[in-house]
Amino acid sequence: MLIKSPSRHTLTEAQTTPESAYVSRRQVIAGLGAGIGGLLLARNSYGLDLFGSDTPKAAPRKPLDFAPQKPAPALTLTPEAKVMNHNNFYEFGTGKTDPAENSQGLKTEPWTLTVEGEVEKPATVDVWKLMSEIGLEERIYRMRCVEAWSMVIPWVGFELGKFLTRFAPTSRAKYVAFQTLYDPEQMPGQRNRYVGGGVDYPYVEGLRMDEAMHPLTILSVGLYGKTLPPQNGAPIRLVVPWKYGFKGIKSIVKIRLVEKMPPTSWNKMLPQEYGFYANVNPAVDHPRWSQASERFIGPGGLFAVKRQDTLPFNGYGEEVASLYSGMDLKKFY
Ligand SMILES: Nc1nc2c(c(=O)[nH]1)N[C@H]1C(S)=C(S)[C@@H](COP(=O)(O)O)O[C@H]1N2
Ligand SMILES: [Mo]
Repeated sequence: MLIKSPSRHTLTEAQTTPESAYVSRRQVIAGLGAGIGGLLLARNSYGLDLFGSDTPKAAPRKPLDFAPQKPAPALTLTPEAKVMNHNNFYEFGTGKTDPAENSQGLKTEPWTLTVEGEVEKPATVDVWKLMSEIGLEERIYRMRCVEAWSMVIPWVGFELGKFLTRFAPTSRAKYVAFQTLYDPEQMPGQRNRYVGGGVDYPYVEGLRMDEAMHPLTILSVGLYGKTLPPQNGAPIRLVVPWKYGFKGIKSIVKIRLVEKMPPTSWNKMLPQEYGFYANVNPAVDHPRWSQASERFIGPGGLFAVKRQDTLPFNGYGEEVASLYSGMDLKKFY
């Protein structure tokens, strides 16, 4: 008889011990001598159902070699299937399940990322080569969408700051501008403004240099131990856990270091609703709804969705509040 554990999709706080739960693929392979056994065990270390079929559409994903987060934070993870089936990626439609439905054909290999602008050593890098040489880490982050839902996601990636240092930023570099792939043939939302929600493509985002260099800011290439599904921004996307989700630009092809604050997609479209900073702030409501609380998308069915208080800087205030000392965050929202 096949016995399914009740919490088969998630890691409860009790399970979040470094010994039992965060067996990295690297450790597993070292211990077992490699092979498929290692992969299965690595999957199982997240409490996934190895035999289940309730996973949304996703092009084949490759297992990643990464250093586990130690100690793992005591957070309940959003099940992998929900991380992959409740997305915003307007290039593939504005419905939450549109990206999973429409992005599977995205050609992510080969993929290059160009770093240019105020750097001494501009270059174009092969993202898949980068993934295999840079030294990946796991980062379990709380994520908060401006639409007042939240998730906890085990990302795999590397610090943006360490990466940018390779290109030798000049003293004139004050901001970092990011750009998503522009390819209307592959992205239906770029062909049709109704499908694409009226965004002026390509999607662009930006960070101040100190935000970009902060160790919490990562470029992610994977989640749940495997490469990113297209709907989550394959093959490489930004993750800034103290800011609203729209800062986390997906499927990045270009990073440009600049002197002046760069334009950002949501700010261009609705400047009175979306600022450049977009720090999670329960005290600053969106003009059309409150940001004081959020619905946490966790394990369980629709009715198990939990409403919880939103934390300033999404709970990362201790680490990042000092970046904004002296700034009026009601004005710089
Ligand atoms: N290129 C691009 N990046 C994007 C978006 C988008 O529409 N296009 N949506 C943003 C928004 S609003 C959110 S909440 C996050 C969602 O990331 P996730 O689907 O991986 O959870 O992606 C962000 N990055
Ligand atoms: Mo969002």
